[in-house]
Amino acid sequence: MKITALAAHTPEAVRAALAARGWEAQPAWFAAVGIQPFVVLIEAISEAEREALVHWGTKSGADVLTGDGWALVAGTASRVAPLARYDRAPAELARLAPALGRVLAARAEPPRSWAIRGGELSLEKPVIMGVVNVTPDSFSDGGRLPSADAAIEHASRLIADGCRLLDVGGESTRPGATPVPADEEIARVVPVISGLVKRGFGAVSVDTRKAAVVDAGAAIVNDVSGLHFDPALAAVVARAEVGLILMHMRGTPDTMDDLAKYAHVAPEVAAELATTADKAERAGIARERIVLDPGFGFAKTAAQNFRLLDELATIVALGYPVAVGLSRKRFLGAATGRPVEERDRATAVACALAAERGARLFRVHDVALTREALALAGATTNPP
Ligand code: PMM
Repeated sequence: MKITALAAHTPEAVRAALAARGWEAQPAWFAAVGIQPFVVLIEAISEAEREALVHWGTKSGADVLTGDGWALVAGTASRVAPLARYDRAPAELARLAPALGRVLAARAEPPRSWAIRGGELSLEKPVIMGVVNVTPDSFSDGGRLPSADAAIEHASRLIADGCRLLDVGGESTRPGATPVPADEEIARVVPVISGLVKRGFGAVSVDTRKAAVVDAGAAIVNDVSGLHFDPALAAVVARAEVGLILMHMRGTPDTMDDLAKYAHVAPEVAAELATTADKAERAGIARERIVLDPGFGFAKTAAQNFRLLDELATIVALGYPVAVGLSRKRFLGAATGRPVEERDRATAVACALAAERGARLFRVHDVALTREALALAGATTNPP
């Protein structure tokens, strides 16, 4: 007899073991996905639902840990899946089916493209967003691009390095940064965006919280306030049919550090992002246009940022494409001891970790290094 423990963090090891024993590709893949570990935290349930879950767990072989009003259900995906079906789940647990069904569907069929103004961006391969900050006081590279021409020149290097999206920002979100009036922000970003669009430099997003800046010509709006800053933004984005990145933060850059209080950061950020996405959809923004971003460094301590990075799959499980902005952030310095200008290697590694956990878009300053890290991370499951 011989026993080998197989890797279970992806379906690959099981798929390969079955393929090596003569299984055809498709059934091997479905079987491998079906026995992936799956854990869901269910909150706000009644005492009757809790009892029914414990009973169902004993019968079906899933693990159920519970407390007052909550349950943690763990098993393989195929063992838990019947709970998402009205015809298979016990009647007392019917209330779970829709939400659980959504989680399972997002896992089985993650979004493959993102609808932006004038087209679609494929997410089959990771998308690198190159940062083009035209702010005099940005957190990591402020003041380096004093003119539109310098910004366009910088963007052309980022494109040559392999980014597919350029994120143009005219307002710093650093704590203590001076607020920029909309007309000043527009004056900063419009010449850069129109220059990039004219040169056909791939898709362009505008990093703004303000409705007045939406018409600056970008195909995507990157709103770090997650629709909390400008009440007019959602309607304008809906009408313009641009793509929208909704980032998580609490408060404003000036108040956010005091709001970094979480009992368990990933599920709380996920719940707040889900509420924001709902608000966007109710305002008429199509689901296919929305990307979520957990907002690394915004209303989070270093320890919370690392936890969130480790548990990024919780955000991915919401079913929207996930973007991450890890570039040069302070928490990377906490782990490496490196100052901001020496954090590009740490950024590239952090992006690879995020990619492994399901992130699809990566907002970075150093495109070349991140591209290499992502190529390597992807090669473990998709060899070149
Ligand atoms: N971080 C910054 C600015 N914009 N946008 C998104 N979507 N996600 C981020 O994490 C993010 C962002 C701050 O970084 P910078 O000052 O270096 O640009």
